[in-house]
Amino acid sequence: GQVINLADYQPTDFVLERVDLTFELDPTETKVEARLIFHRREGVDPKAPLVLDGDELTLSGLLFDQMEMPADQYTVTPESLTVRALPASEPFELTITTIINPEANTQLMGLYRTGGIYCTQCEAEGFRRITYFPDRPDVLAPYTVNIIADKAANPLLLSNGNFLGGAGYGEGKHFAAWFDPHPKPSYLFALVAGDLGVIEDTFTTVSGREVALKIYVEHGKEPRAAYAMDALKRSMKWDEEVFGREYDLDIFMIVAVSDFNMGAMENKGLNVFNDKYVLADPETATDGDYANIEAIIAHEYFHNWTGNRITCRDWFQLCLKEGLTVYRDHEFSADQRSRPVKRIAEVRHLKSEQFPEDAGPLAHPVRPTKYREINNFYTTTVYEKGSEVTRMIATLLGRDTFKQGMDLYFDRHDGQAVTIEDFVKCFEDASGRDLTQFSLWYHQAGTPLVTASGAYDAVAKTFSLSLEQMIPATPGQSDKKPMHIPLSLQLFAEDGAAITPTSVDGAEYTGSVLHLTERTQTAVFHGTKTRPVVSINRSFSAPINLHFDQSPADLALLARYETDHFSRWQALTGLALPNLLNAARDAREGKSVSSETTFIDTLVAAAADESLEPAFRAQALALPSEADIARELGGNNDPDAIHAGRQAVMKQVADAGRDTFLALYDSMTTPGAFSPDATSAGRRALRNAALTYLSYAESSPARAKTAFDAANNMTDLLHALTLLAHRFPDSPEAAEALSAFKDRFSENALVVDKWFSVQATIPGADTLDRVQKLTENPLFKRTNPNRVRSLIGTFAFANPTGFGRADGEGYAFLAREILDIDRRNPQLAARILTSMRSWRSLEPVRQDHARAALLEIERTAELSTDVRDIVERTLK
Ligand code: DPP
Ligand code: ZN
Repeated sequence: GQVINLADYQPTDFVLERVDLTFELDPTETKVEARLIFHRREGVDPKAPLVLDGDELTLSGLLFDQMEMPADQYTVTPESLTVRALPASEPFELTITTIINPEANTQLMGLYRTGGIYCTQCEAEGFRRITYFPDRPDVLAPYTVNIIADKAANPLLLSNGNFLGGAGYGEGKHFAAWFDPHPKPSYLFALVAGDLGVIEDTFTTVSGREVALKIYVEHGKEPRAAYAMDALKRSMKWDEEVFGREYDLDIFMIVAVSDFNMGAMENKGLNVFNDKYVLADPETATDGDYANIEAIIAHEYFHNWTGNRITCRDWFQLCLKEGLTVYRDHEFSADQRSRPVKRIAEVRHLKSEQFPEDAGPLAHPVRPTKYREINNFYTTTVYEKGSEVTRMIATLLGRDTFKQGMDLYFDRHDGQAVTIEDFVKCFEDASGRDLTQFSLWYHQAGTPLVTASGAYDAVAKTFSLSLEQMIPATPGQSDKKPMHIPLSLQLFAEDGAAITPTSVDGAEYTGSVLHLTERTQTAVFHGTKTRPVVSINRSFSAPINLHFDQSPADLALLARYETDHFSRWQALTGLALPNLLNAARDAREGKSVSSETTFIDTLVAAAADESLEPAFRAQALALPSEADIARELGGNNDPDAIHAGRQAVMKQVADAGRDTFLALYDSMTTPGAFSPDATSAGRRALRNAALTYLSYAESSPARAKTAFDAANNMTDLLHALTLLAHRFPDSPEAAEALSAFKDRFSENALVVDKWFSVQATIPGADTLDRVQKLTENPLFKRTNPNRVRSLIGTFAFANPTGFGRADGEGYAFLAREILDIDRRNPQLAARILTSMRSWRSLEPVRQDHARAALLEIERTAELSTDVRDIVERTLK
């Protein structure tokens, strides 16, 4: 794995005109014949050879225009095929035959087997594990695919595009042919074959074309795909209405598989999904699962335009499709559900996953300039921060101009492989605005820190807001330029009424957005008759850290009167955080913890406020996590103290709000048949939040046990189980519930994953022993990525006191597991290893243990490029 640099980008020497693939499927010896028509690009040296990519391939035949290629005209290794003496300008055909072993493919990249079916994953560089090919996203061609397979075992033969036909083929075999007319890069190729059940529906597009919709799942699981189908139809409609995008083939298929490295994959016309993001029913899926299914079905469908019709020139441009498509799926979910509640969830996720990445050794720009292993750049920075950057463009330009920019992008670049610069240019052209400084968001890593302070002049009736921005140093980037930070901002009077200033100096302020563009800037708001309370970064208009010393009284006012409910939540978080930070410090020094009353009173009042939607109140009650507190503390962290401090604050809120929580627990029921809609989910979330606080107020597992026994859906059942296991791990109630849960669901892999995760996140040092024992449980399947993530990944990512126990044994355990996983599935190993990204913010003893575990991995000779890249960057 050598370093690839953006600056070295060159177009290919040869243009690929078309691709014809024939697969003769066999579990261990699949024959792949690739007929590729190329011509030399104009102006290219007529002697330049054609170099194709491979990965662990064996060549078994090579024809040039149907004639055997002389051996002295090509060189082949498992990683490349170089062909010389090719025509100067006229097109020619290469026929490449390879034999591959799907059964032995444990990396789950290329063609592999899962649950008895054949399936592919080609993004980013999996196609080169199928045949020698110019395996890069700027090589686009139409594909014909012929699949030949044993008919009994593989009644279903699927690939991209439209179905051409099929027939019997010799003894016991059959074949099917597919043609995808839309030129596509190889990473969007897919093939699925096997025996699966299906649910079918249709969608009529805005121009009246009928599209066949099919979702394939294991036999017997068909009813559990109904929600995914509903989400798909809503996504198709929404993309027509909001982005003017219509579907472009006769058929759209989704296949759910149980062994999958990612969440899902947007292959043209044939999405392949981790079954976790397709299958749901009330008995086995939580409200969170339903929301994820809706979001990911939408995300992959939306890729059809943002990713497939317009794709990336090279992998440095990954955010071109991912950031934009995440933005689109966020907007979709916001329209389908509650916009402020969705925004709160997004920001929680951004802060807990992307901010630590951006603050640690793995920080990289949204549009990186170099990589060793592209698989390691499917990060929250590319996805989530990439989405935030798109959102800021929409904020800067306003809704209508943003739409014009998007329309221009679709018109101008349909069928092309383009760059971030091409994307941004569309918005510059649509708006007439210069986005040069704004584009630094793509190029400078690190979360900007904005420090604000306000001063009111009662005589002049002006309010001055001084702002300063600082972009922290990140690997390879020590000096940063000031960025263009759009801050949505509103002033409020003491009675909660909005104040509209007569004029603003010192900074552009349009459409209630203040543009911070200098390192320091003071905005002066004129005509403010009383001292205003200012709400900054409303709706989280910019992905920044904000330091703004607002009094508890001002925050309480915003928590009560802000018209933007996201900002109410932000104010409540602003009230909670100092208490949680103090609690962690006090707990560390063995002092007793006490929270201030404005915080507790405001929080309990919000919980009881019937004018607020239940889902919002549930979000308000979910205090910042231990990881959030660690991040705010910044360094020298002791996870045990953070945990103890937060527990003490929870107890104080619970005691103060006990009556409110009792009333909510009794009233927030959802009578009637289960419905996964957002309103019902919000009621369940609020009732369960109340149950959590009651478990602190009552210090007894009794109520949670009753809830566990009474639950008639997975949301309530899993919440009760989690409370029992986490709050009362040694109680007989917890043991009984865990065992009953396992017995009831041991046949359902997705629920078994939850059973592992609940236990992996039990706080405290003893959990390591439990996790180690669970790795020996017959239900623990090391070949299944979901299962590995559910136990080992969850333990490392989401159990600061268990994984981060003081003797370092958690880190040592992870090192052993990573080395083991890496031998089968490097991508999975590398992903789980990123759980070490914040090791330098630990206190010195834990830091030493963490470093030792990382060094243990680093000095292992036979590491994958994936893990080597992560471990070396993490240690740097
Ligand atoms: N399948 C992954 C996603 O949709 C990578 N493209 O984000
Ligand atoms: Zn995506």
